[in-house]
Amino acid sequence: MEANDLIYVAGHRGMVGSAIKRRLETLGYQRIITRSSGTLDLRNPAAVDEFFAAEKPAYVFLAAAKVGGIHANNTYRAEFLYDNLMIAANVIHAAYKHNVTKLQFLGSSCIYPRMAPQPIKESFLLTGVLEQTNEPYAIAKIAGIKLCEAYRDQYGCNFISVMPTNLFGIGDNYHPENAHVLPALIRRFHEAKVNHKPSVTVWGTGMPKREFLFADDLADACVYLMQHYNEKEPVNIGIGEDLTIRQLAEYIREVVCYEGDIIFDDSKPDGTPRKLMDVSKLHRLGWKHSISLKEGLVMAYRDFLQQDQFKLQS
Ligand code: GFB
Repeated sequence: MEANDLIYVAGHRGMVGSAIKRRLETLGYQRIITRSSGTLDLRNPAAVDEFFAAEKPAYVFLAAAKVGGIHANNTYRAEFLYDNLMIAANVIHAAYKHNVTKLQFLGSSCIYPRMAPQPIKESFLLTGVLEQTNEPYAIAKIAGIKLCEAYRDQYGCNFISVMPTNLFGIGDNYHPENAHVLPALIRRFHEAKVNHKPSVTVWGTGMPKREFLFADDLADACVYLMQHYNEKEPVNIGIGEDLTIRQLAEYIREVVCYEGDIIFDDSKPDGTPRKLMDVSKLHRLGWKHSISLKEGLVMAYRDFLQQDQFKLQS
């Protein structure tokens, strides 16, 4: 990928897409093309084909997706399957049809079997049943991986897939119901602090374990792999360590400087008990994360406080 190659970042307004665009700009890539979902609906095959025919990008980061936490995945099951399936199929097919040099498809750690041996290796894909709460999303992401593999097999396309772990960071979604756990808890602890609430309720038992990677670290890995990885098999991207939801809640309580209690609501789902990814392949390829969870939490909370909708509350 050269400095003046035309690079399309699909999903540039989201937390991951904006981080990838930021990283590319920092590294001096001059020609980055983007389209908001309002102007280009990636679920529309004709619109996607027309865009690729007109702009002819050489490199594509496919970071556009309908995403959310356990509640959103479990509530909007049809949308999570249909939207993500259409986005993957349309962009991957158009990339082939319009001779894109290289495409990188972003999946998720939820594609792996619910009870996969830990840490999870890339080869464990499709060896067991999926976690029910996010099966629609996982199926759509697995289809994206298989599309990249099939277009490589049949047409020789250099399409690679990367599997990020749970992410957080700048421009995250803080919706109280639909967000992922980390941003949801940042908001809940902050609001409890400013409203002098005696306790914060955390969903589930607090026992499940999750691995978290800061989105700007992920973006660096994505650019690195676009530059250095050209194989068929997906590559896990994570930090190689996890913690319980309880421990995470305690870290966030500390970062937010909240002094009340933490209560667990086990009427809410726990989801997958654990999904720590094996990142030995990523390390062998020469990349390792550089932002720790605690450093990331401080930056994420600072970003949260910058969000217009919350400024008045702090
Ligand atoms: O990030 P999250 O919603 O999704 O984390 P997953 C869910 C875990 O955090 C469950 C607990 O154990 C929840 O019980 N939790 C505690 C909370 N409090 C909260 C809260 O206020 N909000 C949320 N959301 N969870 C996602 C997939 O799974 O992983 C996505 O659904 C994606 O599709 C993502 O793959 C990487 O980590 O369980």
